Amino acid sequence: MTDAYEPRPEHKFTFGLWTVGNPGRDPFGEPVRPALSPVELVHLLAEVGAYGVNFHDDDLIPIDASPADRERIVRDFKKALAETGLKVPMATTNLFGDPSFKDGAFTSNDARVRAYALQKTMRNIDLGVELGAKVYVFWGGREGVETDASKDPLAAIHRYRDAMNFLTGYVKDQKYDLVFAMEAKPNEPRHDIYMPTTGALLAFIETLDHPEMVGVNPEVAHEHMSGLNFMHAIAQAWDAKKLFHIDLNDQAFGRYDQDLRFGSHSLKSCFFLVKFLEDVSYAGSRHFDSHAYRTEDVAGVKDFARGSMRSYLIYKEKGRRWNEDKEIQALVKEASAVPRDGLPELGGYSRATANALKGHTFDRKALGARGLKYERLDQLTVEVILGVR
Ligand code: GCO
Ligand code: MN
Ligand code: MN
Repeated sequence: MTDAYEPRPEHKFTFGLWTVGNPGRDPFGEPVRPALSPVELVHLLAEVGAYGVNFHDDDLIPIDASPADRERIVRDFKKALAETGLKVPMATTNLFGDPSFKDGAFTSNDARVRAYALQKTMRNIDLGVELGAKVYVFWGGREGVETDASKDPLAAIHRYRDAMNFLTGYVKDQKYDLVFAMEAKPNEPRHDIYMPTTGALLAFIETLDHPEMVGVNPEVAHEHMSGLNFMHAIAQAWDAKKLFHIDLNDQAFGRYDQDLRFGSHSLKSCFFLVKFLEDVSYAGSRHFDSHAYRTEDVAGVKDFARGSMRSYLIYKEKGRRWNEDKEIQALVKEASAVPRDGLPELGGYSRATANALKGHTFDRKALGARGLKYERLDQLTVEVILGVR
């Protein structure tokens, strides 16, 4: 490995306990790897060069732990963090694993389940803040339906809103320095999950009591599952100043939820994604929400984690090359550097500009006949990605 692709703290590479801790269970087969403890996982992440570790409440503290167990687990975890220097930038709630959440958490038809979900979330917000988290993620994996006969979608949206309003109220009341990041997914584990895309969440957030406290946590795989362009979702979130966190992984379109190693499948999309994040100087965590192939042992998990960070840095370097490539930049410039042909300056609306524009004669045929050289531009891009340029 060359030094240029070595992870460093300033890269803000983070993993969840559940990612490197994934033992390889799937709907068809049993675990293939030993279950490592949170302390072992912190040491593994430090060994591979990660900056931070994120957690669901239940990853760290078993849901039925006694208060004494909880105290011991948190003490040991803090000790491992102090020994390794790993940070905890983000925490989240498991509102999907326990059978009580089988019909949703915040959107469940059962008011007791909704209240339990709030309680569970507040308790882990307290712990996350204690461990230093500044971002709290909400992934509503069970907030959905198998059949629309079961739940009124408007009621579900209202309940979701009530829950988010309650919890922003809690954070304000506690004076925590914490923001929320909501994560969309179209399906899996539910047949249909509410708020299926990042765009849907961006609209929903504006209807909350404290929209300034709530952003998004888009995930590559989730937008790909919907057949969408992930980088476009990221651009919209960035434009809205709502990109509070990001889940990096990879995913083939049209497949089950694969959680592949970042950058391993959709090379071109990952290239443009990293280039975007770096070009706009995104300063948040680069969180990898993915896991090693089920064929791997613990050594393979380290390969997976190292590969995720290394690929990110390689894409970053390729983005720099693309930005500095004279031929590429000339083509990019040429696409918009066109003669004005007496076109009035547009700017903001004024009646005079509107009248001038209405009176202007366009050479429509010439506009349509101009070749844009995007074939050449794309070929050069591919050559950058493939490493021959
Ligand atoms: C998934 C999701 C989760 C969430 C996690 C954090 O598809 O299972 O991506 O991994 O990101 O629960 O909230
Ligand atoms: Mn996911
Ligand atoms: Mn995720």
